[in-house]
Amino acid sequence: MKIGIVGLPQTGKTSLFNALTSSNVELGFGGGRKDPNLAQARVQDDRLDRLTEIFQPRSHIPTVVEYVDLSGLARGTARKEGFSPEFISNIKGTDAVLYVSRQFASEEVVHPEGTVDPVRDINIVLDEFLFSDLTVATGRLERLRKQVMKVKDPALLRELDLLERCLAHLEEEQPLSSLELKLEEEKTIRSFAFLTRKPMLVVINIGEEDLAAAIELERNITRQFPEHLKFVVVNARLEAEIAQLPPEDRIIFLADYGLKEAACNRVIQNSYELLGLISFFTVGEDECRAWTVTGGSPASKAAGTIHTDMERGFIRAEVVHYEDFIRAGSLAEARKQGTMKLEGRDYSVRDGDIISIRFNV
Ligand SMILES: Nc1nc2c(ncn2[C@@H]2O[C@H](COP(=O)(O)OP(=O)(O)OP(=O)(O)O)[C@@H](O)[C@H]2O)c(=O)[nH]1
Ligand SMILES: [Mg+2]
Repeated sequence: MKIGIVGLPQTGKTSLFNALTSSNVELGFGGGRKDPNLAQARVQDDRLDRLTEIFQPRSHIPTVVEYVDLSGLARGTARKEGFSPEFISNIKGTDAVLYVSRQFASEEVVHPEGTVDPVRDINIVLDEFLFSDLTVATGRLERLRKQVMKVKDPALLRELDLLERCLAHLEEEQPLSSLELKLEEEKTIRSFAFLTRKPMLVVINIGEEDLAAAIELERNITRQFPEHLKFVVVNARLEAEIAQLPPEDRIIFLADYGLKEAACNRVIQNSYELLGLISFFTVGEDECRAWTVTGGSPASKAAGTIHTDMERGFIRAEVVHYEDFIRAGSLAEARKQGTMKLEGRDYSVRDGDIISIRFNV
C-alpha cells in the first residue's frame, strides 16, 4: 500500500516526505523524475507501546505506510498536454493521494500562483484531476463505441455502459470516488487508474507564524470542502527537522513550539485509515509486532500476512481483542474469562485483535 505525495511546485512535498519517513532527502530536486523518493513511515500506535511494556520482548516492530514523493503537478498540466507519462505511471502505482497545499509565507520561496491561498490551490488540483479523468474516459469511450459497432460483445457493452456513467458523473464535476460501483465494475475501471477515484488526504503546510492558529485554520478550511475530504495542518519544515532528532529529544523540541505531538503522526494515522487498513498484533517474549490487513479481512488472510505457510496450513486462530486483554491483565486470564477465543479461517479480523495462529504444514 503506497501513498503518493503530490502538490504544486515548492509547496513542501519533499519536506513533508522527510518529516513523515525520517528521511533526509535534499530539497530542490523535484521536477517529474522517473525514480521518485520512496520510503516507509512507522505508524505510531499506543497499543503496541503498551503491549511492549507488558511483554518486554527482545524486539517490537510497528507497522508502516509507504510514501512516494511525486512531482509534476502544476496548474493547466492536465489541460495542456496531459500529465507527463512519468507522473501518470508513478501515480498509477499509488493507492491514495496526499495533496500538499502551501500556507506558509516566504519571500524567498516562489509561489507559482503569486499569492498564498491553500483553498484555491486545492481546487486547482481537484480540477486538474477531474480534467485528466475526463480525457481518459472520453478517449476510451470513443474507441469502445467503434469496437461495439463491429462486435456486440457483452463484456464490451458492460464497459461502455460503465464508462458512460463515469463520464456523466465527471461532467457534473463530481469525483469518481463518489460514484457507487459494484465490485465487478470497480475491477473493470481499476486499469484506468482514475485520479478522482483515489482516496485523498490534504496536508496544509503552515509556517511557524501559523502554529498558534493551526487548529482554527484546519477547521476553517475543512468547512469549505465536502465531508469526505480530510485535512491535517502541519509545519513540514519544522517536523522534518524534528524527525532527524533522536526520539527522546523530539518531545522537548516539540514542547518548545507549544506542541504535544508531531502532527505527522496524525498524517500517518489518517493515511492508514484512508487506505482502509487495520492493525492486528502478535505478542510474546521474543517479539511484539503490529501487522496490517485491509479491514474485513478473514483470519486466514491475516495469517498469510505473517507467513504464507500459516495461511496454507491454517488450523485455528486464537484471538483476544486488545481491550479485553488489557482488562484481563494476561493472556491466561483472558482465556479463563472467555474473551480469548478460538476462531476459524473465515473469522473477520478486527482492528486491535491480538492473534496467535495455529498451523500445520
Ligand atoms: N519559510 C518556510 N519555508 C518552507 C516551509 N516549508 C518548506 N519551505 C521551503 O520551501 C522550499 C520548497 O520545499 P520543498 O520541500 O523542496 O518543496 P517541494 O514541494 O518538494 O518542491 P518541488 O519538489 O521543487 O516542487 C524549500 O526551500 C523549503 O525550505 C515553511 O514552513 N516555511
Ligand atoms: Mg520536492
